[in-house]
Amino acid sequence: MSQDILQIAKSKDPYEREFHQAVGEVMESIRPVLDRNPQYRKAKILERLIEPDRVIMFRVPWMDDQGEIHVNRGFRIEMNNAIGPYKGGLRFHPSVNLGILKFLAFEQVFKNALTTLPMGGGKGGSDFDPKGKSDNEVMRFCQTFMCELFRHIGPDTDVPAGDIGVGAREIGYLFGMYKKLANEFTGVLTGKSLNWGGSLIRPEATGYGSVYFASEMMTTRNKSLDGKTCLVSGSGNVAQFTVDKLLDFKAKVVTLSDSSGYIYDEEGIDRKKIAYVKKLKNIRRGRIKEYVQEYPSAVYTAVDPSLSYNPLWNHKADCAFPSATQNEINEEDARNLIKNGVFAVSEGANMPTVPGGADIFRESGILYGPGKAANAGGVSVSGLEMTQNSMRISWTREEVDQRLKMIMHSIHRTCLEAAAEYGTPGNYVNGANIAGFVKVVESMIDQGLV
Ligand code: NDP
Ligand code: 2IT
Repeated sequence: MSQDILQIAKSKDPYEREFHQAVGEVMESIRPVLDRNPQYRKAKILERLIEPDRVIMFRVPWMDDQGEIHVNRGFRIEMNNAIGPYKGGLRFHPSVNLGILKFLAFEQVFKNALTTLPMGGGKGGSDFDPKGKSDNEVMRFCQTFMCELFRHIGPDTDVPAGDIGVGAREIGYLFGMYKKLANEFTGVLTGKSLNWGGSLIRPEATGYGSVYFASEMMTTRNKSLDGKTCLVSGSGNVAQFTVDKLLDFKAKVVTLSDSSGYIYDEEGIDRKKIAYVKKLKNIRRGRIKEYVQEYPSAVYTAVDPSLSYNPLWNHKADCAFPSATQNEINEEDARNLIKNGVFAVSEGANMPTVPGGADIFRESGILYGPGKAANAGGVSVSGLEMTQNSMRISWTREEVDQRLKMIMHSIHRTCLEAAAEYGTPGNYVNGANIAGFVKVVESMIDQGLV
């Protein structure tokens, strides 16, 4: 039955490969839940879950600094609002299409349900590439993007945030245009800067949360991150703060990457080096290969498309924190990680592991925290930003961090409880999917056929 749903998704939208992948994984996990709860089938809950509440797709024309006109495509997928307003990031990347955003929106529904906060799921973005664009070009793009998006969002309707290619700069330009068009100052976006309604710890939250989740997983085996060697991919928001928190836990980080290649620093990326990476990536908007000019003891390896594996995942290590993008760990990478001694994987990125890779992790018995649990810290602090905005107060750094820790602890416990209840103890993938699913579908059923 749950596999039939995947067939429906495939036949309706045959080209949405990533969406099928995300649906397939959830359907696999929830099979025993459906067997125990025939009312879900009767309510056609799966058919309803895979169909977004609404898909908004629009033209975004903008002018570059030379006066040339470009036309990009904008999207917002309002997937499910059974437990709260639609909530989820915006991604600006040339690879963005409907299938990728539907996968992200689908994942977000279950992730947000795990956070303990009242948030539905959505995702949006554009195939616009911010790389190499001037601040003015990015501003003009964001303004035109918001000219259409603003009529679909609102603090109690749909609250976007950042994702790949959308950080504090973009959120600022988007917010400025929203405020002008709607003539109101509300918490319609999260990830705002501190001076105008942002929350402390929001920039750090996804990376910090992913490390808190890894630490929780390790505690179940009486282990800690202290002294462990860690592989981190990406060098953007999630990767940077993953490194910061790993340093707090006295772990050693030896890799970072971007879409052109990766660096391996055998001596470890310390506070000074990660501060350099933040300047390089967030201010100069440079490439990670420049790291080796500053720190010649590190080695840079460019992406080699002829390789069947990613060499970043082929170093001796204890833990891995994939924090770049989807499907960055294939089956061979998963085998390499295990061969090299990795016993804990915490997914900062969304769906970074292909299904066969995830199977390899589970069969090997390592600690494997899937994205929708491990990276939920980001959207959780977005939820806390919404709370602070509606109360018109701001919490201290310590207060937000404490709440983030509590939320990650609760997500970890919820995953383990749901996994055990359905006969797969220690399987965080099943636990996350089942717990998120049950909360959302029970809410949908309570609210009738809408
Ligand atoms: P950023 O844009 O800040 O950084 C993305 C990083 O990943 C960059 O180093 C980028 O390299 C690299 N990357 C992007 N696309 C690819 C690709 N196709 N191949 C190889 N490398 C790539 O984004 P975030 O750090 O915010 O997001 C990283 C991941 O974390 C994404 O999967 C996102 O969905 C997920 N996530 C983010 C949250 C957040 O709060 N920001 C919350 C939860 C999950 P380059 O500079 O070359 O593009
Ligand atoms: O994938 C994600 O959870 C995010 N990009 C963050 C979403 C949010 O609304 O903070």
